[in-house]
Amino acid sequence: MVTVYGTKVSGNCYKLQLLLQQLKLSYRWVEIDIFAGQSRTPEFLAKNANGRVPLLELSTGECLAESNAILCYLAEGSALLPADRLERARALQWMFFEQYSHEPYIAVARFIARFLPTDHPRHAELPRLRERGNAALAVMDQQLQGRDFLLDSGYSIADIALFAYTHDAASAGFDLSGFANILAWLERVRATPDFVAQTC
Ligand SMILES: N[C@@H](CCC(=O)N[C@@H](CS)C(=O)NCC(=O)O)C(=O)O
Repeated sequence: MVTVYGTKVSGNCYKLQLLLQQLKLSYRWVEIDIFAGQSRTPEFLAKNANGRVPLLELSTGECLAESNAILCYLAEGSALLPADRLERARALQWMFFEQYSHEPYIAVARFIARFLPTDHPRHAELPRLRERGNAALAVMDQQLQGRDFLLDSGYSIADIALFAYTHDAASAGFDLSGFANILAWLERVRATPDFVAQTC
């Protein structure tokens, strides 16, 4: 059985919860309190030198970091990672987009808005983060025009990667009401078999 080191408050960790549930794979969850520095202990750094969760540990003791790499590993051979070469690369395209153009703005804005005190100086970053995050949401909304999911071939790990922080964007101060295609897509993802909602 695999072990996931993660925290329930993280969208990057929630990606794994959702995929593991939908693949009906059993796993052990080890909650890591990142606010208490538990991802920076010598023991944890020995498993992931980058000091971040999520982290997947296989029964062999081998470890894999980076949420979207873990999604690819776990989804291998399933319908959620397309076998077709181009469609598979398109799944990666949207997952790289998530990590470069979406998560750094929406997840960071969520972290500041939800977890830092209102008088924290990092609140000054929010206007720029929201501007860049809105640009990413506009790209997603355009892709979802006339499509049920991000890929023409259907629901995939690309949707899981982008759902993780988009579904909670309102808590980061984003107004999704102008993104009708995203709102409809969020409902379609929630309606997929064995969907599990993020609890925090
Ligand atoms: N690109 C990484 C980002 C991982 C990441 O930033 N994890 C955060 C939680 S969402 C973390 O572990 N923060 C604790 C720390 O930096 O000490 C991924 O997708 O897995």
